[in-house]
Amino acid sequence: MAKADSNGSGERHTRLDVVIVGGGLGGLYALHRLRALGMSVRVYEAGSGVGGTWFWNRYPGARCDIESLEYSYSFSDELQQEWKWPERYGTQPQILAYIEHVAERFDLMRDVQLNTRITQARFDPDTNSWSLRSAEGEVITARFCVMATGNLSTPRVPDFQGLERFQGKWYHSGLWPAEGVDFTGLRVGVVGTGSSGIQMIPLIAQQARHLHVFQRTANFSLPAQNGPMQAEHEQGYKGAYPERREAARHTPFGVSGYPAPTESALAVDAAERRRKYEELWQKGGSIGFLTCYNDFLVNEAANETAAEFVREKIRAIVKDPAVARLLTPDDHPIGTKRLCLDTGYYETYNRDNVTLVDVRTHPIQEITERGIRTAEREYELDAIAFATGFDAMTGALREIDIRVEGGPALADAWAGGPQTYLGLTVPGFPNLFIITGPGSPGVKSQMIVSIEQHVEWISGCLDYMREHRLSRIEAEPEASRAWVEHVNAVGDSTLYPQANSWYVGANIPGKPRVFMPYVAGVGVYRQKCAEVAANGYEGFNLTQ
Ligand code: N01
Repeated sequence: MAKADSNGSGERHTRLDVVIVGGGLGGLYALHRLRALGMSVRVYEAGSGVGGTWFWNRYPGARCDIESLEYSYSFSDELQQEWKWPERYGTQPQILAYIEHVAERFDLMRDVQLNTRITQARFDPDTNSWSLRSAEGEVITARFCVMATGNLSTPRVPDFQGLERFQGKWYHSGLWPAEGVDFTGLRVGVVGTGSSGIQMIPLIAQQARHLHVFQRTANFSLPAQNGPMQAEHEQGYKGAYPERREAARHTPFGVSGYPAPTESALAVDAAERRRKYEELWQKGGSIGFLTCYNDFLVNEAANETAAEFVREKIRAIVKDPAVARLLTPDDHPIGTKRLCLDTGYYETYNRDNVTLVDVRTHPIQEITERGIRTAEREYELDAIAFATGFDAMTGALREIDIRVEGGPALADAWAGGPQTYLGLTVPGFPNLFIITGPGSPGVKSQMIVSIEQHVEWISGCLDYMREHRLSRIEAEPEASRAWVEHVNAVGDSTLYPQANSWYVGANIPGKPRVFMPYVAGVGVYRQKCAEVAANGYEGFNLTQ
């Protein structure tokens, strides 16, 4: 049981076995699983509701790019059988409703504390425990700390000069007002054409008097081919859930039906490749493309065949050749930035009320009282939606002052790039676990598959420690060095590092350029984690 008391200063003090930071999909499952070990566990969540990413990203068109029947928890067969997804790809409200249902169904809310932002975490080596502080003045002490703080949870508006002067309203995709925004009749600017921009642009265009899209880098996007859930599809899927879920855990991206490809794109003729790309385009989704050939993400010539196919599609859809040219990506291999999924994105540029502004040639110089000024001219706007991304993967952790008493902050320890062992633990920071951290496949996988695997690994580890009467676990620096080297070597053997993406921190000025995810595939990674555990937690120092 959690124990709470108040010290002389009036500070609320809570003692637990495990403290979890973050009430998204990762934190909630960690709570469920660790509570089942009989431990006292509590989740602290900054938001006024659970859901993490799906709580904050309420922008128009926010929707998952993995099919709902896959993008859901697999730990409870009753849950996966009873829940009904209305569409092929879940919308933000649908996914949030699902997460809230899970929280209620598994009685999680009694151990979730909302509106509590953790700002500090200190490890005391004498007691082998963490002490966390919240912005609201609460102190939480626990032997173990699980950071379920998310990978895309630190929204970032670039440091444009003059934003405070803007007389209209501005928004960020990742901090969207819960009550929504009505753009009807307004002159709107959207800055950014990543996954968030590409999803919101078609919907904002339907409302706005005029929409200006400020694009720095043209991006590849594929049609989602979304639609209502087909009863037959759902039944077939649910009937095969045990096999599908197990299969997903051993695929490259954690999605069933998409095993590791064996054929090279260059081993088949152009007509056959075309047929395949066309079939995938019509079917919808991005995982089919990413796993269509075994050299799609490692060989430039192979990659170029798919890139050119998509470029041709853009040229066919967009009527104005100059606009089509601007929308055609030519500076990174397809799939090396997150491959976007859309509904009517390129078609939107055929509307009379939509203008594409090239801010690569003429960068944004400042925000004025009336709008956005680029190197070319001023654009008058009533509202600006920033879809400019996040301080990804490390941002949320760097924002918390995490350190061992008297030691360096995690943010400083990671000044040259994140150092983890398995993306789960950090050398020099005992009894601290990260869910889907840098150096794990997290963001390059179906997140929930990775979340479940991490949580189950952590829960197995804590059970093992209890059984062996151990109170401290810490990654060995050498094991971490070898892991980081391996993660980098795998990344460098692919085309991923060529793109200026958030995977390499390129969107944050001053962030070290390191390719952070582990891209050998979730199957390979899972096996590695299981081996480490089976070998008595190889690479860790465990002490009493
Ligand atoms: O952010 P992004 P996002 N001036 O970083 C531009 C997940 N997600 O929120 O490419 C002008 O991808 C920037 O330009 P550039 C998914 O994993 C998933 O869209 O850096 N422009 C880019 O166009 C995704 O990858 C879903 O040149 C500036 C954009 O802003 C991740 O979240 C939906 C600029 C940022 O794109 C992040 O996606 C949504 C500047 N100063 C998100 N600074 C689905 O499941 C930045 N940009 C479908």
